[in-house]
Amino acid sequence: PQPILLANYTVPSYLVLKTDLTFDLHDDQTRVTALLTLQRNPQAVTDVDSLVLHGSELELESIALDDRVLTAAEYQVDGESLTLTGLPSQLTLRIVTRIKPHLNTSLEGLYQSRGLYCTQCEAEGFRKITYYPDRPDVMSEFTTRITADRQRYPVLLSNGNLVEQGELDGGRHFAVWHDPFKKPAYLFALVAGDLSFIENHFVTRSGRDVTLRIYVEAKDLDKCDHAMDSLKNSMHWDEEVYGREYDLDIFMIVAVDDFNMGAMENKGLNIFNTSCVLAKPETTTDVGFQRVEAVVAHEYFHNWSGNRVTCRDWFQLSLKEGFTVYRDAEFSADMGSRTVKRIEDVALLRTLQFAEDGGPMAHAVRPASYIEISNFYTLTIYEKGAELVRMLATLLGPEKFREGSDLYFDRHDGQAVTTDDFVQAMADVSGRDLGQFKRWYSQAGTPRIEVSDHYDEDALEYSLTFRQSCPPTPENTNKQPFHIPVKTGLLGTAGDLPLRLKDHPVDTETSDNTSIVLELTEAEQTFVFQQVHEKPVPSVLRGFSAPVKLHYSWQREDLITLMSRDSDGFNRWEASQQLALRVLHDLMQEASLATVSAATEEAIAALIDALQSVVQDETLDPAMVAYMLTLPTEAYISELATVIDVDAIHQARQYLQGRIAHALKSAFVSIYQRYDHQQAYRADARGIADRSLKNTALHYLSLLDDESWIETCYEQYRAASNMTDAMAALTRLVNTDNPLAATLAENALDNFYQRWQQEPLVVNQWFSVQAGCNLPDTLAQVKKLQKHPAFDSRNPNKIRALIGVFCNNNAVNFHRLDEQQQGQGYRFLADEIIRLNKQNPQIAARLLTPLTKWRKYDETRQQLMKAELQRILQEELSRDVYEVVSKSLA
Ligand code: BAL
Ligand code: ZN
Repeated sequence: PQPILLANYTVPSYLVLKTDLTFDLHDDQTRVTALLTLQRNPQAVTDVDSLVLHGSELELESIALDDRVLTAAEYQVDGESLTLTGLPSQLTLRIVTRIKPHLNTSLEGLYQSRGLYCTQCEAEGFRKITYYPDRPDVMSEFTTRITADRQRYPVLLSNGNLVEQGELDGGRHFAVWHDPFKKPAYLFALVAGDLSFIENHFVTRSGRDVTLRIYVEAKDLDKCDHAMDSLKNSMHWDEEVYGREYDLDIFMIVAVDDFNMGAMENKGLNIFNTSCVLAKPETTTDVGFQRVEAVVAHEYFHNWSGNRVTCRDWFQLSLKEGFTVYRDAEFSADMGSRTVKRIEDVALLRTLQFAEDGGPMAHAVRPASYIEISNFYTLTIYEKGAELVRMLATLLGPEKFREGSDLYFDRHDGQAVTTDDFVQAMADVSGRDLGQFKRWYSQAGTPRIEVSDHYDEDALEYSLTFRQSCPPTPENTNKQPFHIPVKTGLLGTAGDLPLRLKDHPVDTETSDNTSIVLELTEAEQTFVFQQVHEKPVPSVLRGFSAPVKLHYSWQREDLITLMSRDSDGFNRWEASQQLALRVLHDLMQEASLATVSAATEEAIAALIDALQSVVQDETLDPAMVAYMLTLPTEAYISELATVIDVDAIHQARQYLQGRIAHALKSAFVSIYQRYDHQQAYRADARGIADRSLKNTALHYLSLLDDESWIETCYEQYRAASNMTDAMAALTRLVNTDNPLAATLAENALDNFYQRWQQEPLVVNQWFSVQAGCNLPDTLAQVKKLQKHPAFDSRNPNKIRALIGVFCNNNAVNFHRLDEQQQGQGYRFLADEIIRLNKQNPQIAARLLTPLTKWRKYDETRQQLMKAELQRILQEELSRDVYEVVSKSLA
């Protein structure tokens, strides 16, 4: 397969003014009639008279031009397109195709999920429905008529407003939907099935009464309230914070079980993976509740950042995704704790997105080429893209940023535009030159910043010097300096020092007296602070103001100072992580953990002292305490490593957790006992924070060589009134290497399945907790679970829960090198990918990620992983899998 290049973009030759679709749904096939009203694009560069319609896996019944049926000689058709030439400047096309949704396992286009018809068209699924210019810069007004059996498919939905419905002969009925807003085909949606719904209303600030509906299977009606509350909060927030109102009379969400993504923002008819919409305390963890809130908001916010203003081409994907992730992150920060949300987002970015930047699939936020666009729904496009928008907000300050977003929406409403257009709007309102900033969109890789400092006690001057660089990535070896906002404060003995910067006027829009946004634009730059009366501890990159790797040789005491006194909550947490990372690295250097060196002992003692202070700090949010007590994850330590020593990382982390558990035992006991175990569940910031701290304490206590805490875990599991507490306890039982724990884990797992077997999302958690088990023999257990009646090898959620968790979140088992299991994890994954390559290429390609990182392991593992990639390459591969495997081996 050939790559598609941004440089080759040309405007469409024809525009589609109107798209009238008729879907006749029948058991053996669906007949799709598309009536397209077309007009030559006045902006087409040359006077073209040809039109390429995309189409894949379609059976063409007929095509008529201005009511004249064409013969096969009058068009060219292949497996991917249908081309017409010699066309007039205005025309209609009537295209009749037949498709087979019941055989569609790729979950792109129109398919069936548990008997329900649904669609997924982004990015290029619409071409599996009918022949069409399936590209985001072709925007059209859609009318959709659906006919189906009335009894089995009583609910018929599409985008926009319902304009007509009625009965037909033969027990069938129909519905007609009209969407007045022009949209690209990727935002088209259709649903037909036997669904129930909950309904609510939202009155927009201009007085539009919007009907809100969440459609689910009847058994799930009791799990929709949280999503409905989240939707109403999102609608209100977008009016308040961005001045954006909803624009149709109805907004619908439909939950489906089989879905490749989390959810999809189709105009007026969002389709959601059940995992991102259903929630109730008994079945859903706190993380699940937060995810529902964030995804509902994300999809709703797309109505403006994505639908009203969309992407010109798929290279611009981050235009809508980066901006919308930024918007949903700010929404979640406003709904809960801002600092905690930032910590969670940065942890994800630094662990997974930085790893992507350092791997073979590294790409810019606006890539220059791709083979399969589905492979570019990545952490780089989403999370790093959001960081770029955050940096613009930091550089402009809140008021100018809001002006910029207003200008962007006003200027481009109804258009398909580029990331350059977004940045231009920000430049126009602020008068700033953002030319250099745009390098963030075109240059891949994580910049590295080395910081050094100097205190001149005679001149009372303190200088900070920054040196930036960026490692090479596959498509770009020679990086130009980035424009990087580094939010900085200086900590003195009594707290933040006032900041007076030499030769730089302070921008009051973006800086205050205690934090300043330093703007790096050159490879090396020095900033001098004046009237600094004591040697400060620098607090650099506050709030993680840029997606970079920052290096500064803080003394251990400096980190302890930052941890206890920094006014920036994010940097307090960051200092705790840095301190712990140093100890973990010391431990990884030890020949044996049975006796560690005096220097390492001293480092452990200092860390434990600092954590003791954190536990005793009553001013801290309990969620912050929990995060500061939690050691950096194995995945993050691996990302930082040059060569990943899987076993040393695991052992060092386990060992240090054990030491902390012993040293802070009485604090953990007190946290656990002080918690009111009878309190009613609330999914708000306080409730989540309290449970998080209590379960962190239980985690540590379960590491003590004291079976009473194993029994406590079992008791918590049995008594839990919510899934957060049940899963926290069950996870400890499953991962504890002790005969009592093993027996109790088995009882609890049996009980769990018996209780929840009718709830697919809960069963997924049951698969995950077992797949994530760090004890040996987990691979055998995972293979056994694949044969369990509750496992469905076609359902993406099940695949992610079992296979995804084992291969991504269970490094010690996935990478086992012992004689019996050497390379078996890799072989297992490769077999699954080969199977999924045909069935569902998107999921297959996504599952490949752990194998793509082979270069970061020791020689033995490298060989084994590479051999599996080569074995996959021997197969007849989908574009999706081919792209990832071939780039990984290049
Ligand atoms: N647009 C695909 C799903 C999402 O990002 O909302
Ligand atoms: Zn999105």
